[in-house]
Amino acid sequence: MIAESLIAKMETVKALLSGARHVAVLTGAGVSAESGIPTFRGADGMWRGELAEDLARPETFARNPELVWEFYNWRRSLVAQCQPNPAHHALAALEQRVPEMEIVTQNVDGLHQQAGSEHVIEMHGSLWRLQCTRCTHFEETRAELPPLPECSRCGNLLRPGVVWFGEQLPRGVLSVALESIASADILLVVGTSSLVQPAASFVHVANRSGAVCVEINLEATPNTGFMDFALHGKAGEILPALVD
Ligand code: BJW
Ligand code: ZN
Repeated sequence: MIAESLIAKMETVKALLSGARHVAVLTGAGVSAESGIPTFRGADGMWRGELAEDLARPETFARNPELVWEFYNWRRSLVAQCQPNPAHHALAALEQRVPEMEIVTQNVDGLHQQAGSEHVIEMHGSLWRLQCTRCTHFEETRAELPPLPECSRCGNLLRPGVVWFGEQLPRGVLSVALESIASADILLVVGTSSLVQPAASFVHVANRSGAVCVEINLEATPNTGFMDFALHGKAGEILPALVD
């Protein structure tokens, strides 16, 4: 159920979207929550008593690769059974209607692409990518993995092809993301706590270039004050209504 005060704001955003030339969308874990994938910092962001964000660290992998691989293998099998939800589908439909649109996602689940979105920039890598800890080998696979998968080229340990805290984003990804945000006339920020850099700063880039900024989230975030519109509710309800 969408509250009436929200409906008026949504009508304005809907009108803005229908006249937009270039839409940029920044998404976070909240966009996939309604697909059954736990967020990082929500009540379900724990795995076997460990915080998900503590497992997503190079130090944890160096200390205990078995534990980190177990966490990622669990997530790979969970996500493999999940489907895109109405929020992913609404964004894929929006892409067909506006002249230019990119989704810059912090998610590693691939659900935007699965919903049919074509211009997706994966800031934090992918659950389906593996990379060697020693050589330059990397591969994409959705197959079930052994507890400690090995590189087919050099035999050393593989790691998940994702970006952990303190690590650089994949080459070229930040510049492509910034180009999208800086040239958009509307920025939608969906389902992210806006706590993790560099994504948390993208709203400032959009503010500087004069884009209309819209937050879609269950609750306020540290970036809510930088938004032109804050639409608080479920992404899976708000986005389909905006794109309807
Ligand atoms: C709903 C909903 C529904 C729920 N509908 N909404 C400057 C200052 C200080 C520190 C730094 C800085 N620059 C860089 C750093 C260090 C660090 C950082 O940001 N630290 C902060 C914690 C302070 N950043 C980095 O290290 C980044 N690298 C980098 O910047 O390199 C250069 C550099 C390095 C070192 C120093 C300086 C420069 C890399 C960040 C990598 C983040 N990696 C992870 C793991 C990815 C792999 C994996 O998935 O396993 O990325 S951590 C985790 O957080 C994951 C997420 O993508 C990311 C963001 O989380 P997200 O998506 O926002 O999820 P949640 O759970 O936090 O929020 C969910 C939201 O959804 C909530 O708001 C809910 O309300 C909402 N929601 N259901 C709508 N149905
Ligand atoms: Zn190797």
